Amino acid sequence: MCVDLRMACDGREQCDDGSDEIDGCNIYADPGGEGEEEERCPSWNGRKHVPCLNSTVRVCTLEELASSSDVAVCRTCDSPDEWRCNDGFCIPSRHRLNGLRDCPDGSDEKHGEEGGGGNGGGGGGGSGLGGC
Ligand SMILES: [Ca+2]
Repeated sequence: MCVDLRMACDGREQCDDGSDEIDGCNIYADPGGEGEEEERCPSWNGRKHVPCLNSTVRVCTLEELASSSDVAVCRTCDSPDEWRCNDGFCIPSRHRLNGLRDCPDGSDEKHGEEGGGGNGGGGGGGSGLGGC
């Protein structure tokens, strides 16, 4: 069966077999080609997501936002009332730190990763952040 591309990787299964929400959901080739699996970003809503550049925290975001030097920009979603999870998924901002995991990766309930900014720069590395 066919589903709308925007429904691919939107967190809900439309396909009978759930194949629109396959694990990882990375339906685009990585720019680098041979990135580790954990460095890939899910293609939420069928849109290509890449890791936010210049961010000490690994945040997947849309390509046009990724080159920002401000991780807050990478957190931007289509709706101003939404917040982008580390894996690129957008949730209502009010769901952040509400005690419930709304991000597929649970990153909305992680404290102190972002702080009030200040420790920008650096970047690089970033691998080994896996786990929960
Ligand atoms: Ca939450």
